Amino acid sequence: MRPAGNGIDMTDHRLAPDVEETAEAIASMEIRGAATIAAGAAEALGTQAREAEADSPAAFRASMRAAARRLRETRPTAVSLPNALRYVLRRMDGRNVDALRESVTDAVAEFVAQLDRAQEDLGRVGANRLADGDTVMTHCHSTDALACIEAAVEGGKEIEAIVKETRPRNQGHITAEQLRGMGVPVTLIVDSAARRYLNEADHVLVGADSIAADGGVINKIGTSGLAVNARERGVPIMTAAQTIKLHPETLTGHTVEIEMRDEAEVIDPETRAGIGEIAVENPAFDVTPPRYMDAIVTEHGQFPPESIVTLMRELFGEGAAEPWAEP
Ligand code: RI2
Repeated sequence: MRPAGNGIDMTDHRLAPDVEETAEAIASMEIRGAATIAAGAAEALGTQAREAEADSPAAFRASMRAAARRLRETRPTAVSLPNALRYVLRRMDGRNVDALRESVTDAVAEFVAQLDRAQEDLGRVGANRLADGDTVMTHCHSTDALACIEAAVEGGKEIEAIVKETRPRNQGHITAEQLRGMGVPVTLIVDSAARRYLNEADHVLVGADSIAADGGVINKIGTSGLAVNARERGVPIMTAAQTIKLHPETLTGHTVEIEMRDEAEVIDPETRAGIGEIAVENPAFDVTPPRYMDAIVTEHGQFPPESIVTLMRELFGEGAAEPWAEP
């Protein structure tokens, strides 16, 4: 099988246009945030199932695997993406194309509903850690983290927020806007002001793109430095992460690949040329060691990072298959 240069597999199965569009939107971060990426990828598999012109169950399965491979290659770090693809492909079952199609459609609907439920449930757990009158410092934009603040506010607690802008893509602006939508007073700060403003924070609250078996939290670049500063200042830090963020491959010793993004996100080419010959690096994520994280809040309750491996084993067994690979 020979994939075409544009990533579309032309030889044995055509990808639905929506799969290609979703893949491009994930890569360009038009669709971003680990949970949103997972939902987008699952829904694209649903479209592939509806639109696949397969004349046999084998051809249908092959076209679904091809779609999953295209989606998988978009961004490497958020494990919610392969976990979503796994969830759907493992439930693909049936003796004929119609039955297979239906099984995929059902699995996608179930997956998306489960994501929403998990976020609501973890929101309630995270809200229990917040007290009336608390100020929370945030980093990047995480729907799981915001669910905790939303649940606290809905429970009648007054919460204020210090929002880090989160260079280079400024996802903090999205966080600020959504918090304002909940009626939360927001102070926006540049990333380098975080340590100064930790004096005014009662909690640091972040999301996660992946959580490793040793309890390491892989999240937006800058999280680890924030966590070290928070520990030094005695401010508790929690990660809000539904279990779709648990990285099953780390159970068998794999490490999590950190995405390196385009240097132009850090500095525009013209300004860069004006400075002269410089190297620019743009890692999208970093790893916060478990000793700097107080709690991981999931839909199954809160866990000290070091014990997350128990939950991971329960949910994922000893490892992770790649159902999108060619048999
Ligand atoms: P939710 C984001 O990554 C941030 O790192 C955020 O903490 C994480 O995804 C989780 O987001 P990016 O896609 O799933 O902005 O909680 O690079 O929404």
